[in-house]
Amino acid sequence: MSKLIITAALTGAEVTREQQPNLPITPEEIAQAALEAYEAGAAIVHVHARLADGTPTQDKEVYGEIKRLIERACPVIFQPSTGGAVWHTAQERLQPLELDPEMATLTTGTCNFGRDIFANPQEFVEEAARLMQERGIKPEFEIFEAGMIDNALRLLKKGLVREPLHFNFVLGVPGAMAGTVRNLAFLVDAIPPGSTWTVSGIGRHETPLALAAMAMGGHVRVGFEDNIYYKKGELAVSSAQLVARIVCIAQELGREVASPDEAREILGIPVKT
Ligand code: KMH
Ligand code: ZN
Repeated sequence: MSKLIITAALTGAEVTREQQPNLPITPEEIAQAALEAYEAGAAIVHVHARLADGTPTQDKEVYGEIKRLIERACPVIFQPSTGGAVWHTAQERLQPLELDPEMATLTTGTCNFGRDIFANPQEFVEEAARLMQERGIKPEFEIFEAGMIDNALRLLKKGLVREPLHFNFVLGVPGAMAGTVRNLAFLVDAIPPGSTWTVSGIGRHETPLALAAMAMGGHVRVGFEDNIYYKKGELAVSSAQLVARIVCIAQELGREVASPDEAREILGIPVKT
């Protein structure tokens, strides 16, 4: 098995300060959370930008400031969101790609998202994939429903993405695929050989699915975007605390944790010199 890549999803677009008092919001807070997650063992940070009042934004300037501060603090892989919030326009969502990050997320289909709809029509998905290819940005396919894998494979057929592909199975979002090990096993079985994958278990599904992924040779995402609790009824102190738990379990399993450069190698991202 390869070393374990841990992603910390630091903020998301949905969680509020009312729900999680330690949610990082400003670029400085997000960069500090990234540094803490890196020090705890994260190789990638998945980032959503926010305005000072907490409103999610896809503004390139805000993402640029976050990227600059994170790069100054540590060598972690910066992975901005092209998902944004459900109400962002397609053009808003694509803005962070102009910063030429090493990676970015890409959801390859539309699904229910709680009471909302997370819209990812083919035109948007192809435009995002084309831009990422032009700029040498590694896509992480966010898979909320099984058909999204087929859509990612269609991008491959059209030459809009290159192998090896990398998938994130986001399981347990109300309205989309449930957070079960059976679903995870089914999805892992459906991706091309040689692909890499990680899992984001939402809420109470975070730790059980992380454990399954670690045993299956996959990678793991944790953090406030996915889960704000350390355990039932007890809020987590930080995303770093959730990363630290995964590191602890990985050690018990005998699975070494990847550094950012080791993660770059596993994912096929050029290592910076
Ligand atoms: N906030 C969700 C609607 C991504 O970052 O690419 C979409 C999302 C996926 O979080
Ligand atoms: Zn996200």
